[in-house]
Amino acid sequence: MDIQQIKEKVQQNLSEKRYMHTLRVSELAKQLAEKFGVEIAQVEKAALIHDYLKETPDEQLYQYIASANDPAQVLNAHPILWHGPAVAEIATDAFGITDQSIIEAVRYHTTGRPHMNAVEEIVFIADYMEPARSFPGIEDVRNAAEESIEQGIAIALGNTITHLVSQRAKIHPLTFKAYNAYIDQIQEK
Ligand code: DGI
Ligand code: FE
Ligand code: FE
Repeated sequence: MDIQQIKEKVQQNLSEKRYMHTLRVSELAKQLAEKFGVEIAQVEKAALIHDYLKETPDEQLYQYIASANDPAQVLNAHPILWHGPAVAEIATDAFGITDQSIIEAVRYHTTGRPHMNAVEEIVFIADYMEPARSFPGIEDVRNAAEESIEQGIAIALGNTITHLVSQRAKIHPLTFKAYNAYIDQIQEK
């Protein structure tokens, strides 16, 4: 599918509000890709489909993930974390996408993971800091990401962990692992 066809399919599956978020993530992701020399077409496709199943019932997401190689890891996590892995499972059938960088960027867009590739990093940070987001501490993330996406990601993951702790919510192991890896990475520099 080309970009226009992807947009139309995503729009049909999402509320106006969620689709507008998707377009803002895509615009910011494209700007970051340009700035940091990452392939724009990959980043744009990943951004456009990242929340394609965000409003899909958990039972349906469960079905999509159950057909994956190692479903238990995802299914044991909180259902709020299912939409990325579920889109990763159906991306080839639904959108004709076979590029692994795109698929992994979608899969890990909520938790992050250690050593994300450039497409994953851009989608992760664009989703966190698109212009309509207003998390506590988001300006620190935006300022840091001007210089270094890695630094922005480390701060964003820290903010998310702090937020989850304040809600007495469980934290996914990948979120922790990603945080530790990005802290190491920025301190090595
Ligand atoms: O889908 P979006 O709203 O655009 O953003 P997202 O996919 O990053 O989802 C954000 C939600 O995911 C937010 O409610 C916090 C939650 N979240 C992120 N990391 C974790 C998490 N929830 C749990 N339980 N554990 C995590 O590690
Ligand atoms: Fe999401
Ligand atoms: Fe999103």
